[in-house]
Amino acid sequence: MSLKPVFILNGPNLNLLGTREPEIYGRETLTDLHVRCQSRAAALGLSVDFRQSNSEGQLIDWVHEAGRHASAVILNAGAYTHTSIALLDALQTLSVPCVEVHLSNIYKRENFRHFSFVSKAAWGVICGFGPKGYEVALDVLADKLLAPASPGNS
Ligand code: CA2
Repeated sequence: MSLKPVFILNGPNLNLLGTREPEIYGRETLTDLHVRCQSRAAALGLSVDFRQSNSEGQLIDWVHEAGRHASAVILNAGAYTHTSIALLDALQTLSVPCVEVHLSNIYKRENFRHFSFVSKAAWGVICGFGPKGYEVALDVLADKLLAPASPGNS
């Protein structure tokens, strides 16, 4: 039986990737990031369902949907990372793993970005490596989902 897709959920303003603030977020667009994730997932034997929304409620609905229809979640919640208890509540209902990803190193930036509500519900956190971080998230999820019994994978 084939594995359910990995939901890759992107939060507010990430639709602007590649158009502004390249010194922080790089020059890759959201479409480029989608293609990058699809090809990495295919190489790993995974599939992805890649989405972006500027709405907190939409992201929460997608987390609920992931609980039924995804094998894992990769989440860049954008600024909701630092503000949303509602998103944390949704993530805490998940029984599939969630990897939190940020393009930028949030710990090198303003103090208000140093705290993440998402992290409490995440299996792990990757930040500061730009789009490559999404591929690393897929790599660790492939290890977990495709070889669940291997050591250090729980
Ligand atoms: O580093 C990340 O991936 C962030 O999640 C990005 C969020 C920010 O609020 C988090 O603290 C860290 C912001 C996404 C905004 O994306 C833009 C992309 C291009 C131009 C303007 C905004």
